[in-house]
Amino acid sequence: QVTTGNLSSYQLPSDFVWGVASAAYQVEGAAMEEGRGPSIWDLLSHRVHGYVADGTTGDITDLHYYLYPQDIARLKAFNIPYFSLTISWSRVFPFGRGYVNEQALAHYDDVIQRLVDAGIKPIVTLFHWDTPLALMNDYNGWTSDQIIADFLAYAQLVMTRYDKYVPIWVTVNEPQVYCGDEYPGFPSGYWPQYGVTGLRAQFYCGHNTLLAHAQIVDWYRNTLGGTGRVTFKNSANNFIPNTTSSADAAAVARGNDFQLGWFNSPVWQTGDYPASLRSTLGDLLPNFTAAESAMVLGSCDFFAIDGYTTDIIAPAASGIADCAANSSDPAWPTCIQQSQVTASGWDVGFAADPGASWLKSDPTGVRQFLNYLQKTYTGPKGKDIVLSEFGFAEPFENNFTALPDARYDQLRVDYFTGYLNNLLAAKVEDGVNVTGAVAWGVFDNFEWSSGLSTRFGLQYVNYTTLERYPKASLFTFMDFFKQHGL
Ligand code: PNW
Repeated sequence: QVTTGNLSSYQLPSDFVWGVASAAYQVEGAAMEEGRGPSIWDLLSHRVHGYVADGTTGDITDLHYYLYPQDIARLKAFNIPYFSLTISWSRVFPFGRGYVNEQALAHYDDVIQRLVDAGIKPIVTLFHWDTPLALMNDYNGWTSDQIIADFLAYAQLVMTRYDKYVPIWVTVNEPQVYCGDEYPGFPSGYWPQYGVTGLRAQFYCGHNTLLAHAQIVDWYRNTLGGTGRVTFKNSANNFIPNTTSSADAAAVARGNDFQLGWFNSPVWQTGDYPASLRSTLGDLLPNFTAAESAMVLGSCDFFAIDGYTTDIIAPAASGIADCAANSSDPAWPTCIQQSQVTASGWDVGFAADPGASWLKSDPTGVRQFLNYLQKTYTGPKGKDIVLSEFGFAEPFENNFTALPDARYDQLRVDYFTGYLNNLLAAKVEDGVNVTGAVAWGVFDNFEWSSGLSTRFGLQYVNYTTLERYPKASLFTFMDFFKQHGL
């Protein structure tokens, strides 16, 4: 079913983007070193009891902030051509704005220089969920439009400094996740002291993110004259209906409006939010001026999708009306959908709370999903898609304290084999213009509210010694590209 031709013979173009990913707070550690200011994640991990399931923090994690020379040397030895990393806003601006920490810039100068010297192209994300804590105190973070100017100033500093080395820029990582309540990137329920609760906060957060992204891209293209490509990274799942009923089809359509249309209808289609969001949310959803619409529309050079999994969708039990009626409900799942794991034989990720139980390994789903995204967003614009994150957290892997067990990560091997083959089939057999695949993650790291015990790495990390060990899946991943001409 996967392929109609001889999959193993298909060649990828030499400019295909492939590599591994990281994010600042998840891998850097050194949280109180060299002038870094606190972000919301220092507060969540240290001060909100029970917030991180296993009680760990990002204080040390992989200590990549100090071990990056050897981490980069290892990527070079593996011949991995792209490394996706985040610059930490609260390192560069410890208070979110104003005072600039030169030590942080000197650090990232060296990171970028070493990558370039190693022949590795950096994909640089400006914001991966670690909002400077001061900006929460100053004006409630992303819920205030004051953040737009501050994020723009930070972006301008970093992009001006590094543009000649960076072919791909990502303004923000997965705004659907950190603004939505689906996953605790920006958990509204934890900020009552700031008055940041409910749907209004989520959709203002999203709105300010879109406006900030669009202003950065406008400045990058027209003032800086940047030569790289810029986008933001989407997070969305392949939604398939539970049954053939029209109610299930409607729930899939509504779910896609919320998870994808929220940010992509403004950017790729109309310059405004989907009609279903407008009718469901009423005045909880902000408006664009005509000038803002024009700036947001077309503000991505390509479509970046963090696509890990498939959800089987049926209508929410309580009904869509409950969402509009109760504006303090989080958008997920009340407003949108119920998703269910059925007895379909999918491998499911590490099931600690919350772990990665949301993650089902559905290889053919990624092919369906790429086709859907091209048809809906990029196809009419003639643009391309990059699978900017995908990966798997093995159940039980954290119990394998003794090497080499943890290095034989068979389910992750199966995941990458299946997903990459289906991506190739989508590209070659279906004609989907997919131009890249970046695996999450470079090594095990701090998995947000799941902490260090949910492991997503292609390299195993011993958190006592901080040594890294390649897992079998790393070789699966690298060998795939070699086999297909890279
Ligand atoms: C991504 N979902 O988040 C993030 O960009 C990474 O920081 C994170 O470590 C990685 O995936 C693994 O979780 C996602 O519920 C969070 O479908 C949730 C979902 C998808 C991606």
